[in-house]
Amino acid sequence: MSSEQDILTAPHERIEAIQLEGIKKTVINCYEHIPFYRASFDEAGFDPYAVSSIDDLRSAPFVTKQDLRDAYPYGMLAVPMRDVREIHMSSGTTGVATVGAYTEHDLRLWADCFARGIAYANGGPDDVVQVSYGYGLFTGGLGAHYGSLASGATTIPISAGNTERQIRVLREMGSTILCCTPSYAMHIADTALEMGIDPATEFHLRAGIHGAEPFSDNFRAELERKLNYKVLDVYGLTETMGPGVAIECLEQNGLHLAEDHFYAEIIDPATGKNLPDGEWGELVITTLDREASPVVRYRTRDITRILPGECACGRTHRRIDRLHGRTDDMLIIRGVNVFPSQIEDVMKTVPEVSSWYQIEIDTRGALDVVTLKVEAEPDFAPDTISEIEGLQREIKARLKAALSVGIEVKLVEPKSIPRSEGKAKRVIDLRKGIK
Ligand code: DLL
Repeated sequence: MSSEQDILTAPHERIEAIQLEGIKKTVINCYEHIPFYRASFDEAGFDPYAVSSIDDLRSAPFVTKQDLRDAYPYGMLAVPMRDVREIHMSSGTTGVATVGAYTEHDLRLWADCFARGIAYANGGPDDVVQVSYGYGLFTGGLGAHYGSLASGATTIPISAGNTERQIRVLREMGSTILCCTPSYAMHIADTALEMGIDPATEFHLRAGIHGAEPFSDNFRAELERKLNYKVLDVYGLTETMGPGVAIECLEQNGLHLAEDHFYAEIIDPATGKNLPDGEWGELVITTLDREASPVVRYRTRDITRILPGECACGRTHRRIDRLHGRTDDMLIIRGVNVFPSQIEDVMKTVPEVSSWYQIEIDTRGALDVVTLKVEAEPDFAPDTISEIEGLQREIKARLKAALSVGIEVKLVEPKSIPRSEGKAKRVIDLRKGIK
């Protein structure tokens, strides 16, 4: 058994021993090398030298995205600049970047984590991996690239964009694994169909490793049908490494955390209290062996839960559930919490509409009004206005039944919602002062 295989199936006590060592090292490293942590630990009365169990970490203070932004550009670096080999950044919506830095060791770790995804898809040297995530400061492209190289596969570094060329390469170069956002995979599939190419029979894909944005189970099923492959969900974020923090196996029942490199907690976002396995809350991550950009109790704002029980694949690393979305994406409609992906799931039960949608939030008087704009399928050809209105009413009723919220529904022309090569913009907030 290879040591990689060995660590993925190790008894959980062994993983916990690795985690405790990693936590001890990381809290001391942060305290000794990053002034922010020294100040915040001291203020909270947290002694990094006194950690003797994983649970002791719970008394460490959190670090937030704002803390990382405030430290821009290099305030959170734990190593001298001469040891940093690569820098990535996430721009965020406000334009203030968070920085992720990598030493040689960090790059290897990242490659190994993403390579797990390729191994989970039973991929390796016989595969051709088409990397259609954007290359550059976004971690998608290079993360998948390094992972593909580490797995021994052939790598096609095409990056995102130029969709017709993506399609030619998928058809002619024999790509077996596609790495890109799920919305871009859908755009590739739809464009191929429009070009008269059936991706289910003319592409050679076995698997897609898709992430960087939430997508519903129904969206996944449609991708699998159109592209005739298996979709594995990959999670990650610039602040802790990039893609590869957690990846699904072929069982498709949650994403295995790379527990030998990250320690995950779920907290109640309102109180900051830890929640038991099985309960939904905010994911908090501590890196165990990052050198350049370690984090202690980073609040991701991503909502998920730890799935109790073991996975049928035999790997022992705990799984997180597929992400509903971020705390900041959550819509509160008349007091009910709703994620865009839940709206998507309902919408995808209606055959007359496509996968392309946007949710607009606006105000009418004192009330917020939420409107789902969804594209009709090109072959939906209503003869009368009342047919369109009837369909809108039907979708509205399904949303009400499933989510207990009133959402306006507006059918729009096919191809009127902007396509994205990276993360799709699903929510448009038109309320004054909110961007
Ligand atoms: O999106 C890293 C990545 C690249 C992940 C490629 C997967 C594939 P950021 O741009 O920093 O990094 O954005 C991180 O994207 O906090 C989540 O809100 C969201 N996100 C990432 N993966 C998923 C996923 C990359 N599988 C933010 N499902 C995270 C849902 C995801 N949301």
